[in-house]
Amino acid sequence: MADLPSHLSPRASTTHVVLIPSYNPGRKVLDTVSAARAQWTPVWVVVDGSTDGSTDWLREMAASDPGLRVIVQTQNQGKGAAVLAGIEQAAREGFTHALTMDSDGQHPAELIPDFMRASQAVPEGMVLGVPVFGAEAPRLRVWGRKISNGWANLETLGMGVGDSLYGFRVYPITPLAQVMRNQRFMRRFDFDPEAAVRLCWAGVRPVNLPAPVRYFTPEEGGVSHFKYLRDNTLLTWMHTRLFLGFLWRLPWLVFKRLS
Ligand SMILES: Nc1nc2c(ncn2[C@@H]2O[C@H](COP(=O)(O)OP(=O)(O)O)[C@@H](O)[C@H]2O)c(=O)[nH]1
Ligand SMILES: [Mg+2]
Repeated sequence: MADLPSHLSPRASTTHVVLIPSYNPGRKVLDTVSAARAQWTPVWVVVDGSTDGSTDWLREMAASDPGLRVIVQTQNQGKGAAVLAGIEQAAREGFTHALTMDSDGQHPAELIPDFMRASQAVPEGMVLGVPVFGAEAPRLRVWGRKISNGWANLETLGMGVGDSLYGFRVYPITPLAQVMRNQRFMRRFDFDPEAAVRLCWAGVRPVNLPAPVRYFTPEEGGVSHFKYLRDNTLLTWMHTRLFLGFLWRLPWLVFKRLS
């Protein structure tokens, strides 16, 4: 850590790791990772078959920063699959919690310490970011989110998922890995909502914290891999299977809510 200015060398956590799944994020990933490193040690980036040169930039960054690790998967497998690879490695090394954030600069790195503190206060819970949108946020995305949130709240019988889609979260690793290993879904953009719902079903309590989200124009380096038709179809299928899961859990969920 001697190479880093003191503000970049916070004490390394042995329980909480920042995990950044990354797929072709462009240069924004460098700002994202620097901002995360300024707030937390350790930070791991899972490069998921990127072809935009970011693997080399990140490896170069990690070469002079022991608090940064770059895990490279050669084939693109999706956001959820990248998070799973990261948490399985983290579990092997004794970490208990992972803060996930996007690699494209949309999430507020300056809130990492607050989110980690909230997780340390309620280690059995999951800390969910609730997006605070700027005026630049695309209306279609904001409305799409309301629909997904409505479904998630129904599927959990109002257990308190403040936002189903926002990826700025702290997860307890053991229940998340368990939920993911039990089925083959949740590997792509269906990861965030399905994780929130299934963890509620597994008894993991949501703790909601507001967190601003930024949308960058392409000129500002903004990149999105969300494809409206492909990913809304994926999300519709996801809510269909979650709704079916909800139906057969309904008696148990009602019992839980009443008690
Ligand atoms: N590992 C991995 N991460 C991805 C993939 N697609 C998206 N991501 C991550 O998920 C985040 C959100 O995706 P993004 O394309 O920005 O979607 P949007 O923010 O909803 O428009 C990105 O910043 C990446 O960190 C993928 O195929 N693999
Ligand atoms: Mg994004």
